Amino acid sequence: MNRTILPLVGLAAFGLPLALPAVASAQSTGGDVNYQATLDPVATNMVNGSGTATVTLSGNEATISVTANQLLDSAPHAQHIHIAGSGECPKADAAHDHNGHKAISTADGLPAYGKIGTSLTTTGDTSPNSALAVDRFPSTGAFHYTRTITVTPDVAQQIRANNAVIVVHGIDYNHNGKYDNVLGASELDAKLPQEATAPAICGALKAMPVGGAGTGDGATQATGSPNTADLLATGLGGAAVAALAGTLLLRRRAASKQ
Ligand SMILES: [Cu+2]
Repeated sequence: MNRTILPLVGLAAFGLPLALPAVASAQSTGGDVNYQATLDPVATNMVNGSGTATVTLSGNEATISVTANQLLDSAPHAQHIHIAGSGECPKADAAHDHNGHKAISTADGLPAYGKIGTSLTTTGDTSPNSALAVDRFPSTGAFHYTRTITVTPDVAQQIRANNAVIVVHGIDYNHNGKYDNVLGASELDAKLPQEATAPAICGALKAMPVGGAGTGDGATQATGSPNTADLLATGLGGAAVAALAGTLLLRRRAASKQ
């Protein structure tokens, strides 16, 4: 199970620096909208798995399903809705050298899929603060996950803007049945194998045609623009614990560039 290697604490740091896109969606919706993603193996990461994801969004309430197959068994798989990147999965040219192997780490993929907006945990908190709550993520190689949660306004806005990406993490690059250090240590936490945090399967959520927009009258959703205070409250509340880790990570990365 190797649960000790799973406190992917550093991942949460990515929720902080860009956590407050003060962009309020001006569009309102006439009702539930369905979004779907096909989860394909992340390029270069030696993943054979695949999956699908669906999100039904009503206001800020999201019913999320993720089905995954052929991932590393008996190993935790952190999974998130990533937002505010380019709304796509990283391509092979995003790979870097990791201990002599071309692979895409979680950090390598950030420009494509963006920061963590929602942690798709099985229970409890779903904020970026739970990005690496490995005891609350699926831990089998094939799983079906479903949960109805309230997402933050920025996550809902990004889903509606077709700029949200589902990512399931945890790869077995050298196919030896466990997370090891073939790719070196995770840049998120030197105590963790890169394999434990690297993205495995990924797919951009896209709105599905649902027979036209809602009738428009009798809207029940609160579609007012979230004010800055609300964004600060939701954004910082969940991520506060990650602040220290984020600071350390940024320092480490800054130092490594000198
Ligand atoms: Cu993620």
